[in-house]
Amino acid sequence: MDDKVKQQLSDYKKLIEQKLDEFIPVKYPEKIWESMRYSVLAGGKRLRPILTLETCKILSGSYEQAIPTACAIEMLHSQSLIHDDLPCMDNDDYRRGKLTNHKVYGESTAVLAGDALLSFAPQVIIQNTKFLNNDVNSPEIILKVLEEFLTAAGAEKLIAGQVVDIDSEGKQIPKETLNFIHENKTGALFKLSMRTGAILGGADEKTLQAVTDYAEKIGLAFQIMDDILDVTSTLEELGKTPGKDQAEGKVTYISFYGLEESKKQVASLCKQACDILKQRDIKSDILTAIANSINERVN
Ligand code: GRG
Repeated sequence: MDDKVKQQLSDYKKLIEQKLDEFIPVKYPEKIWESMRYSVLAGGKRLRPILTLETCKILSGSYEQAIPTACAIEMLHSQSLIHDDLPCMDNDDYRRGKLTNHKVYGESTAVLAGDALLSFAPQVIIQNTKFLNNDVNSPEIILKVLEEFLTAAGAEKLIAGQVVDIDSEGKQIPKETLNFIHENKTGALFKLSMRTGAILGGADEKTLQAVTDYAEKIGLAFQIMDDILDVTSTLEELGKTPGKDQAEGKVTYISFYGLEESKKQVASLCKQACDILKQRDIKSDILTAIANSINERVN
């Protein structure tokens, strides 16, 4: 990755962290807001909101109008991690290199912090989105963004993926079921990130489809790499407990295809994502670098 792209990614990350800090206040009762802030501000790669900002920028020349949505998606992502880590789900002690939310605040507050983030996120979109280029269409665009957001967060996508994942533990499932889990647990948020960035940037249907196709490829590549890292990395590298998939009897790409073939599939999906950008004339060094970086991910 060249230095200019590295700098741009680091600038995006800094901006997202500053805005997340601004958007989530501490007010009465402090415990719930602090617990929400604990998980959202705990670090992380901020990949999803970066995708939102960059997609909006390449289409409209500006990412300003996408900042609240980008932050809302990071809140939704953090919410899904808080709930995923609960004892009734994956039962994890560490996330993003820190103790999980329920380990610090207790289970009931962790459940409520996730719930609170889920309803606060669309509030952030509605209250903070400022339109620079297309004031006339803004109510309609906000509605489209909210529809995308609520669909991704609900029983058709994220929750569907999680339910099938939990139900599949310890069972031999077909590849179609594994793909369903990946598409909905992980792919849905990558698509949401790029589709909302595109909608806010004024994309036409053709461009919306192009970014959706790119997001699908990198979403799957990202999840397969996540499965690979679960086998090959340490707690320090990952910031969460490794080896959980096998311990919980989860079927993964590794158990279907083996480590080497899974790595090849990641490389192929990342290349397909870059090809989509070229074929559909989407010029973004950042999106190209993100696709390539998934193949080289270490955490
Ligand atoms: C939306 C109401 C509602 C519930 C959510 C718990 C749940 C239902 C879904 C679980 C989704 C989940 C945990 C998917 C895993 C996706 C994944 C690969 C997470 C790790 O993402 P990274 O590596 O994390 O980008 P960082 O910490 O860098 O942000």
